[in-house]
Amino acid sequence: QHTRIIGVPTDYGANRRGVDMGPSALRYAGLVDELSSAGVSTEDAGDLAVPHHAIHDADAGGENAKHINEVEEVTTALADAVADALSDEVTPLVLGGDHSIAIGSMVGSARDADIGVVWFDAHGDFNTPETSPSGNVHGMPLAAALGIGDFEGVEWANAPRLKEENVAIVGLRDVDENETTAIQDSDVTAYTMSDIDERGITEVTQDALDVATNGTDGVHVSLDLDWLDPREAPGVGTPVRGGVTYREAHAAMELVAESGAMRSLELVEVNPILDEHNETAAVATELAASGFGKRIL
Ligand code: DIR
Ligand code: MN
Ligand code: MN
Ligand code: MN
Repeated sequence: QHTRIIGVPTDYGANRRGVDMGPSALRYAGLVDELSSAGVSTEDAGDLAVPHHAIHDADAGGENAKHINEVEEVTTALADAVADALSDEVTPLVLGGDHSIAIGSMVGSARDADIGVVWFDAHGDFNTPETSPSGNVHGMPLAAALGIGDFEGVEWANAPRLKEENVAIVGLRDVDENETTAIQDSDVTAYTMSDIDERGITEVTQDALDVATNGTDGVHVSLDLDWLDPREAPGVGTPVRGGVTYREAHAAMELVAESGAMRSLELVEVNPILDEHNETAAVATELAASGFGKRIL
């Protein structure tokens, strides 16, 4: 197996400074060594250029989708990078950055294929500029990539779409009011933490993979580190308690590997400024290795 690391040091989709340091934190945590222990060879394409801002107006109010122009610029560049990797027959491993980058990953991955998506997250990321209480695009990427909501004029609006029926969200425990309705009205499949409590992580993840592989050419796996419990992954901007454990997360990623269907992976929302000794980045690298097939024996 061969993977190409694509760093996307952006925080334009989130309100927390520091998540733009995610790619560095993940590399520093030993991502390349961890992957090689999984038998995966890596090439590091470095970081995409992200528009510079001298003074971070994190609280820029008034807009329904903050920094949408910068998000669009990053999305376009990342979509190209992901599509290039896939046409070179290497698996893109995208390092965020906040979760708004997923728009670019999905648009790029869907360019020449029918893809499914498995979305590991505490949040639905199904807001639109109209419903978002925060205006942060990292709460909107699934809606954006599915063509839901008023993202008028953005370049990705005309890109080939993935199908709602092939999208599965796993681990929900913090969903905004209007977002709940939007998820329920859509054809995406959503599993909450209660589903995991009742049925166990392996059964739920297997179902999610079935949804994402049904009639598709492969699956984009999007791993928001706030999917895990904050005790195990504290370095994230929007922690929500009651998340999956380290063991459950590994079990899920091992099933991803076993499916043989993962065509692209992204690790997002790692924020070393909010972390404890880069623990969250370390956990993320280990989970990536499991997703690429690392086994103990
Ligand atoms: C919240 C937070 N639902 C929002 N979303 C996050 O701003 O739309 N997604 N953190 O991962
Ligand atoms: Mn800014
Ligand atoms: Mn997210
Ligand atoms: Mn989240």
